[in-house]
Amino acid sequence: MNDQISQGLFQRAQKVLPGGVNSPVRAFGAVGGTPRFIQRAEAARIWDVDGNEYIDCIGSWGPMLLGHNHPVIREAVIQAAAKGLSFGAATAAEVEMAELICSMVKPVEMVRMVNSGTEAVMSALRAARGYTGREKIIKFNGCYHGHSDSMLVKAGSGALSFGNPDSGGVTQGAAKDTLLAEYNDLASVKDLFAANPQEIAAVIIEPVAANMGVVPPQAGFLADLRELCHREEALLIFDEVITGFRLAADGAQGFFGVEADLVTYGKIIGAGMPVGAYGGRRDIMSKVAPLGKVYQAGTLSGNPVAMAAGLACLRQLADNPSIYTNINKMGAELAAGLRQAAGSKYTVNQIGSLVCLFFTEEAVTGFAGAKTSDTGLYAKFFHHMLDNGVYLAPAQFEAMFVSQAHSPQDMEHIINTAAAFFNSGGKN
Ligand code: HOZ
Repeated sequence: MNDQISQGLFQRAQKVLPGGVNSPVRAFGAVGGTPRFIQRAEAARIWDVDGNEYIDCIGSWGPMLLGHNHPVIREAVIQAAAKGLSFGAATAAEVEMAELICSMVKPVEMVRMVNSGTEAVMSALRAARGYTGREKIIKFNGCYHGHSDSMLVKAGSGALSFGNPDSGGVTQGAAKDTLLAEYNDLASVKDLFAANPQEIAAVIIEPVAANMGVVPPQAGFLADLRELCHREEALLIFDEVITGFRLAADGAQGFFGVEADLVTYGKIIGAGMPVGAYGGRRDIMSKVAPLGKVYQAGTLSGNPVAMAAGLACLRQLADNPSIYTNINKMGAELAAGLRQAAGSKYTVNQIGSLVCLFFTEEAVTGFAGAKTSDTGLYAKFFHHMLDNGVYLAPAQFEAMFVSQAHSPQDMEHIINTAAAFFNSGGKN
């Protein structure tokens, strides 16, 4: 496969961007080789600067739920941009956006728009601390909540792939109030509450862990966590940067029937524009400035172009429940096909339109299981798929995202291409 132009760009990039990229996983460090520089995307396909075409299984890490360059979203962006790019002032679009989110997700009574999932999490934690008057936060080993200081403790995603789940540059002070529990292990959370009575402000969790690969919650785990937080008078925060509006129109809260006190959203509500949001119970969100004393602000928050993109996308999701039936069905078919092709050699996790292949025989129900995956073999698999026109995450500890623009034929191509790799014993 010709990647000469990508190679040239990568050489130039490495001189002026750390690692040649603006986000670590993109550098292909976990799989080797030259990152593909992407030129354009349409529906379920992306093309790199050398003209290679791929079925895209990343979808900008989630937000391309309706496929790339969707005409309705594109038109909404063009129309909004024609009226001005940013005002740093209130707009009608942000009111509509907040109303729409609150109508789609019942437990969300108020919402504050920000610019990324990282910012949403950072702000939600501050709101939780301001509301409870407590300082400590429980997070789960291998869950990823963006790159704010206190969340870069045993973090997943790129932090895990590159072997620095505890980032450099994070002070002991910033990390000391972050306590670590094990995903799908309620006893580990109970122990932390017992050891820190009346000190835990919130438990934050990816309701489906999707940054250590994909690890769904076991039956009852989220409901039990909900109950425990109630008992301990701590807030439960769902980080729905990946699951929000993807698992269902009302996200993981609706999908699992468990209500969080606060929820964070990211890229998906901007349909590809840089957006995030946090929201939840009115009494908690009323602590946020200017209503309350928890300060948080941003010139670009509620940006009119981003709001236009997000509104166009969320309206389609609200109006077309069949989108979820379709993407969840394709997700299940993809997983079933991969499982059949892999036999008992490897493990495939799937929930809704999120799929992950782990190169391990072990069932992956938590961080320890995810870590048993042979990441060297994943790297070979990644390149085999790339060479055959399938663009996967360039790291094991991420998800495959199915979109409405994918077709059953795309799923078949992915399965057959993977099967060829498995049948060759991973030597392809
Ligand atoms: N760590 C991000 C996915 N979980 C990657 C984001 C990106 O490189 O765009």
